[in-house]
Amino acid sequence: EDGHQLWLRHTAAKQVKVVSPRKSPVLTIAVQEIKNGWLGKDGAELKFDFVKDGSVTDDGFRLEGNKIAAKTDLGILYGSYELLRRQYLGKSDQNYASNPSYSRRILNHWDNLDGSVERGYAGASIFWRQGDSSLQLSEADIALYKEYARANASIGINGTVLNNVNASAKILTIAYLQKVQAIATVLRPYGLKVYLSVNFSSPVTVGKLKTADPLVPAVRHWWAAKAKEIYSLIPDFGGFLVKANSEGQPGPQNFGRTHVDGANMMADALSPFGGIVMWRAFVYQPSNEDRTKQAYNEFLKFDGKFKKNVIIQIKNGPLDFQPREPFSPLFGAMIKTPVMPEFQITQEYLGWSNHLVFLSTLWEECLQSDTYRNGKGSTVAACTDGTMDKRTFSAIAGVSNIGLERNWTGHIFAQANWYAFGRLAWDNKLKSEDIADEWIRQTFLSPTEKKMERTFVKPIKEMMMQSREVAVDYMMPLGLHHIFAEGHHYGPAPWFSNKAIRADWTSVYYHNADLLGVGFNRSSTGSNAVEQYHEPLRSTFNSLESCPEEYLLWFHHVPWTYKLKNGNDLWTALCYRYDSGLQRVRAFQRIWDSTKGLIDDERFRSVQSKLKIQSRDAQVWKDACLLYFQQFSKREIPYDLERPIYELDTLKKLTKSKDYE
Ligand code: BDP
Repeated sequence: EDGHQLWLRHTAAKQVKVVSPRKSPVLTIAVQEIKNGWLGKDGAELKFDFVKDGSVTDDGFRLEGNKIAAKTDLGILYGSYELLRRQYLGKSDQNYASNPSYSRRILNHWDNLDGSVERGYAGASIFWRQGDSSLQLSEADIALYKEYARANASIGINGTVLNNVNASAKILTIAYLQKVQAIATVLRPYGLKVYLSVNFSSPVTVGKLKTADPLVPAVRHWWAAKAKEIYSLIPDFGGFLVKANSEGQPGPQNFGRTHVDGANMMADALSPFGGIVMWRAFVYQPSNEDRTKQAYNEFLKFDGKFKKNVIIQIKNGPLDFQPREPFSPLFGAMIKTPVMPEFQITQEYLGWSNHLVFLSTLWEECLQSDTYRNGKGSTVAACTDGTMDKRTFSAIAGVSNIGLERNWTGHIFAQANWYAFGRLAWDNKLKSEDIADEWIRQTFLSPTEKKMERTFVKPIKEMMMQSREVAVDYMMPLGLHHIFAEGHHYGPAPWFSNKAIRADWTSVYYHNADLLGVGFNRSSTGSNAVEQYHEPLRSTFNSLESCPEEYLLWFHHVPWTYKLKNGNDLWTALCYRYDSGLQRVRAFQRIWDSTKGLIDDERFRSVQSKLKIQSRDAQVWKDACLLYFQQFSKREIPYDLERPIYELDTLKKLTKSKDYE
C-alpha cells in the first residue's frame, strides 16, 4: 500500500445496469466508474437522464433515486463520482443536487520544461523531463495521465495549467505544443482542459520579432497567429496564465505599457476561440511602498478596463501564501473586473511535504472572510464565484503539490490538500470538517466502515482540523509573517537581513523587532495598508484594541508589554503560542501512534516518520524564534514552559545548510 490510489478505492462492487440515452467518451468513463464502484442494491438499474430545467447549471447534477440527471455529459460524470462517494460514505439520502461554485476549477503546475518543479516537494514533473524522448508520450505517461485526470475529475477539477508561471517561451514552439496536444487528448474525456503559462517576451524569443510591445501590430498578429495555431491542435484549449512584470518576468511595463494593454492583447488573440486570460495580480516593485499594498495599487486603477475574457488571479493574501494572512483587499475592490482566488496547495511556506498541515481550513477562512464590498456578507467567495455580479465565467486556481513520487504528493496527508482544493472549488461553502471526514474514510477505511469511528476517524479528523493553527503557532503566531530562511522558505530565520538584496525579501523587514516591540505597522500611523479594506474592517484592523489577535503583528508594531485579551503580555503570549505549537505536534505523534494496526503498515510508517521530522522542525522553530526575539524583549521564557534545547548560533547555521532543506 503505497498511497498511489489516493481516495479512489472503490472495489468489490455489486452488479448494476447502467442505461444511458447516448454515448460519448465522457459517458463511457461514467459507466465504467459506476460499474467498478457500485455499492448500492445488487442488480439495480441506474439511468443517466439529460435535463433542460434550470435547477442544474453548467456541469451540475441531481441524484434522484436510480437516476443521475444533468445537462451535460460532464455533469453526469461528476454526478457519478458523487453518487459513488455517497455510497462509499454510507450516505443514504435519496435526493441530492449540486452545482459548481466556479465554472473553471484549475490546477496550476509550477512545472519547468526540464522536469523540475518550482516549490515542488513530491518529485519531478509528471509532464516534462529532459532527454531525447521527452516530447513523446510513453505508455507509462499515458497511464499516469489517465490516473491524474481521473483523480481530478472525481473531485470536480476541470482545468490544468501544465507549466510554471515563470514560463519558458519554448512552450509555444511547435514541438512542445504537439506534446501539449497529446496530453490534452488523454485528459479530455475526464473533462480536464489544458491551459498554458506564457512568457510575455515570446514574440521576441520564439517569434524572432524585435519587440514584444503589446501595442505594436506585428506583436498582436504574432499572438493572434499563435492562438490560432494552438486551437488548430487543441480545439478546446482553455487559455493563458500570465505572470508579467513580477519577480523579473517580462511584461508590458518593459515597453512603457500597462497590465491592461498586455492582458487585452492576449485576450483579443484568444477570444475568437473562446479562450481566457488569467492575469496574475502578484506584482511588487523594490520601492519604499509596503509590499502588501502594491498589487491593489497597481490593479485597482484598471478596474473595468479589461476585456471580457480576462480574469485577475489573486493570491489569497496580499503577501505570499504565508501560514496566515488576512485576505487580499483586491477581492473586495475590483468590481467591474472578474477576480479569482489563487491558493497554494504545495506547502512552500508550510513545511513542504514534511509537515502535516490540512490547508482546507486556511482556504475556508479566506473564502468566508467578509470584504464588506456591498455591506455585510460580501465574502471573498461571493466576490469571486459570481454571486455578487453576473459573470460569464468564474474561476479558482490551486498551485499543485503533485509530482512523480509514487504517492503523488510526498506526504500521504498532503493528498488531502489536493482533495480539499477540488471539493472547495466545486462547492465553496463546504466545511473543512466534512471534507476531512470524507477524505479520511475514502483514503483509509473500507466502504461504510463504522468500527473505526472512535479509534481512527475522530482523532485523525481532530488532528487535521487543528493542524494549520498548530503550524501557525510553531512558525508565525499572532500575525508574524515571512520570517523564513532565505530562498528555500523551509525553516526559520527571523535574523535574516541583507543590505545587498531588496528589503522585502528579508525577515527583519517584516517583523521589525526592537527593544520596544515587534510587528509591522500597517495602521494609519504606519504604511496604512488598512486603508485598502472597506469599513468596518478598516477601523477594526486599524486599532490595536479591536484588531483580531491572529493579525496583531501583521497590522501593528506592538510593545512587548502590551496586554492581550487573556491577560498575558505580548512576550509571554508569544512564548506560549510557540510552545503550544510544538506540544501539539508531539500530541499528533501520540495520536498517530495510537492508530497502529488499524491501517496498513506502509502508510502508517510513512506518516509516522514524517511526524518525527515535523516534531523536530517545530522545536527548531520555537527555539529559533524565541531565542532570537528574546534578544529584544530581554525577558525570560516563562518557567513553566520547556526550555529551548538549541543554541541560537547552531540554529543560524542549521537553517542555512543543505541537510536541513
Ligand atoms: C512565490 C514563490 C516563487 C513563485 C512566486 C509566484 O516563492 O517561487 O514564482 O511565488 O507565485 O511564492 O509567482
